[in-house]
Amino acid sequence: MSYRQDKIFSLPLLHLNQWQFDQQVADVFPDMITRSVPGYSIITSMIGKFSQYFVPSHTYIYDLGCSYGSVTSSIIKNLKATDCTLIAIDNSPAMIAHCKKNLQQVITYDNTIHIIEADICDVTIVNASMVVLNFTFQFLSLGKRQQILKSIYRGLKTGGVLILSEKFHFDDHEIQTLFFEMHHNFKLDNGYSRLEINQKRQIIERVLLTESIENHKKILFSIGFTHVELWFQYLNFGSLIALKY
Ligand code: GEK
Repeated sequence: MSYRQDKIFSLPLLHLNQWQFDQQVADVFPDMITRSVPGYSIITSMIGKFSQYFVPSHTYIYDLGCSYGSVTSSIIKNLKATDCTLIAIDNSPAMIAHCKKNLQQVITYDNTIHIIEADICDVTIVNASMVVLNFTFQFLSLGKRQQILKSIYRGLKTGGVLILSEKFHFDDHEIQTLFFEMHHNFKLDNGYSRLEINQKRQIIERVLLTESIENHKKILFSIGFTHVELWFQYLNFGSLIALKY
């Protein structure tokens, strides 16, 4: 399926408003994320593969900050278990509308899908074998991050998995500068102009707060996860796996 091209920042804007996942962003989201996030498609399709190792029948799978439901769709396509409940949650009404439409294409009778408009910080995780935060955690305020990881940990069954995909920063100045520049060029190569990149960066950096890989690992271990590792990295983007054994 082809989606509308992201041109939101293509003209000079007098006022850079606060970043929101509103209708305008939601309508171009698939184009925006694939042209902006290195490795997004690989990560999303691999998350489906992970489900084959961790999801037994009669358990719940959570896709937190689901946008169009690409993670849920990838899991549905790969899942071996039956009678599972997949719960896709986003607090943007426009994203939820797209998600409902998008997931109609992967309707399954072996498992149940619930698509819910809610703040992921208000949701109680239960009976979970798999929880996915695919580029969502980075938009939570720093004060709410530990709380949600603890709630995920409590809701995961023993043997369950959390997949946490994020944009990272690096304490090493040389590495940070190199990856920053290469990511900038990644977006230029994907057709964004310098104006688009700079305007978007100015507003998104107010709400997208990055942490280092080491810090993520430290926090996940401190919460109780027994095995934590980076399973994918492409420049300053990547994905961690955390197991509750
Ligand atoms: C994907 N996971 O395609 N509660 C619920 N949803 C939220 C919250 C919150 N507190 N904060 C942000 N969101 C998706 C991609 S996009 C990543 C995730 C990006 C939602 C927000 O509405 C948006 O849909 C999503 O998190 C972030 O695999 O835009 O870079």
